[in-house]
Amino acid sequence: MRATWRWFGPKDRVTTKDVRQSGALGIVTALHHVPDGELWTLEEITKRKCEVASYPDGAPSGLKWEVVESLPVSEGIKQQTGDWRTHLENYKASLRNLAEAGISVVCYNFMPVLDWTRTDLNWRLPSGGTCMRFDLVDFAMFDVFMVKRPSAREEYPEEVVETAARHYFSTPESKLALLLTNITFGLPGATNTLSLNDVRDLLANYKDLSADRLRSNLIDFLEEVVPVAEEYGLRLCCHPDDPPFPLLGLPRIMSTEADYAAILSAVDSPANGVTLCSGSLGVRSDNDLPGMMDRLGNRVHFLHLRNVASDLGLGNEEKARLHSFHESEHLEGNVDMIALITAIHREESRRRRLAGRPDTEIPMRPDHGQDILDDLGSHTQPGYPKIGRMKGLAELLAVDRTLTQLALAT
Ligand code: DNO
Repeated sequence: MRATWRWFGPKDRVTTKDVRQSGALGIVTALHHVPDGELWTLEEITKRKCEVASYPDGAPSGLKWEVVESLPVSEGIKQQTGDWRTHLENYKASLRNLAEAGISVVCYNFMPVLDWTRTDLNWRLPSGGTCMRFDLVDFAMFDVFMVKRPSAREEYPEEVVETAARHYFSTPESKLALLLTNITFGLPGATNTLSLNDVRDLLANYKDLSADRLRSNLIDFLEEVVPVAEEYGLRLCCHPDDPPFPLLGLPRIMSTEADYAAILSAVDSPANGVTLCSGSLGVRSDNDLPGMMDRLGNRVHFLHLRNVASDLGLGNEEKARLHSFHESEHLEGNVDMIALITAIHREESRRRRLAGRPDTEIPMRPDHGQDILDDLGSHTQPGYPKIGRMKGLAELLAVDRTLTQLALAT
């Protein structure tokens, strides 16, 4: 696998110089300032490429923009409403521009309204470090008592709703406001603070959209964009739902191996691929990550390696779909990372190399990281600290190198 690093552009407090010193070889980024649905012009893409290729002082960084994360799919395209046909044409034109700029891997997601969702962005660990966490009681408190979604109550275990009610009435306003900010961090337009009414409006757009309809909209989208990707030699890769279960009554359709298998076979092209995010998928105990890598591996174009630990307790039985979890260290947690990297090796060194594929090395980024040491208080993008992420990357690369050496020795 090829080590890459997510960089949020010149405003990122982690600089290209830091990235270079982290051990990563390439950059994953996006034109975050372009609103969803609009065209990515060649000019803007080229500007970002130049920013990636330089240090803040203008000296060459030796880095290249290797993966787009994400070229966002607009809410209009997901719902097939409003200006969605224009958005689709813009999407295709953006793909052509990216290809012209020499970038060939493009990640996107098809999560309605919410992208990733956590209730706490700075959960304190026993070590004094912090990480991101999803707490089911806090989420139920938000859904049932703050958003007041009519059918919310029935969607959580009774004891979770009862505890959420007690918490709600004893939680100060300031903490409730922070919960709203944390949960809506992954929402479109989340750079501005969203109100509860904004959330209700966003949810109302999906009132009548079933999971089946959303899936068929995804297939329609792929039938349009995959031929463009094929023609221009691009590899599209869909990111899974995070967390991998429906939230706020919204359908989620990329949460399991079966979800991926359905989409990959509906538009059966190598250009229609997977972003294997072990942290998102690893929340569910029925997602066997090494097995998924073995079975879907030939279509995996991008790897997000991170780990999560399910926090079982109140209403959170081991197999429960909805449950609390936190982002653990990269090698510790639900996912057997050594087994997953072994499966990645099988795909790269056996299957791809033997087939003579040009994309033998799959781009991988250490996904997220705990805030540790000088990360604390450094106000980097939530989940994307400098040191915690670098620790994760070092651990992942050490496993990778060890497995390579072992394979050579046998
Ligand atoms: C969270 C990220 C996601 C991801 C998008 C891809 O940290 O992994 O926001 O970038 O879902 O489209």
